[in-house]
Amino acid sequence: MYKLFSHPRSPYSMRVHIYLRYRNIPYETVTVALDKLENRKRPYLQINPYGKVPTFQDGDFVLAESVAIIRYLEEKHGFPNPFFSEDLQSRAILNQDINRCESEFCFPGSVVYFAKKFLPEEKWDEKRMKDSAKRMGRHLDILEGILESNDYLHENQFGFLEVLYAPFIKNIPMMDIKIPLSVENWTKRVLTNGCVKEVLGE
Ligand SMILES: N[C@@H](CCC(=O)N[C@@H](CS)C(=O)NCC(=O)O)C(=O)O
Repeated sequence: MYKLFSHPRSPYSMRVHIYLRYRNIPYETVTVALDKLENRKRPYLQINPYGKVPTFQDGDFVLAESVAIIRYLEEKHGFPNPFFSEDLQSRAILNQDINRCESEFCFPGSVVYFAKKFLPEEKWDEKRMKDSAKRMGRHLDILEGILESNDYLHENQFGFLEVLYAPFIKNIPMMDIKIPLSVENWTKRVLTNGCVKEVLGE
């Protein structure tokens, strides 16, 4: 049985939970108590020296990084409706968009989220937060260009990108950015997907 080391409030872990449910893959969840710094101690550091969740275990094979885990399972299982198509350029575009999701949305989002959630206002780095919000706003404007004529981001089907964005888009309202209309409608579609709702609990 696969094992997923995760934490219930970790958005990167949620991605893998959503994916495993979406693909109906049975697995066992091992909760890593981040609040007790279990992730920073042995034995967890032996399976993930970076002390992060999620980490995935398939027998003796151990893999971290949410995107790598999902990609591994897609390749291993060879589903009839794979996230990565046979077409080289379509796969390349999906890889490009995965990288942009991480660098242009999730990373700047974490700057704002972390400050607002865990730091007193006097400790906020306002300029960094503003720059991060601006970067996310520009990213959403670019997504708007796709979503004006598509329901989903890649090949117009719920897929890898929706799984990656899902746990993060619910935080958009706290980012102080304007959400373009088609992006807003897309977030509603993603957040009402059955597997997403099961994991995010809304
Ligand atoms: N790039 C990693 C990010 C993983 C990550 O940052 N996990 C956070 C929880 S959401 C974590 O483990 N933080 C604990 C720590 O850094 O001490 C992925 O996609 O899996």
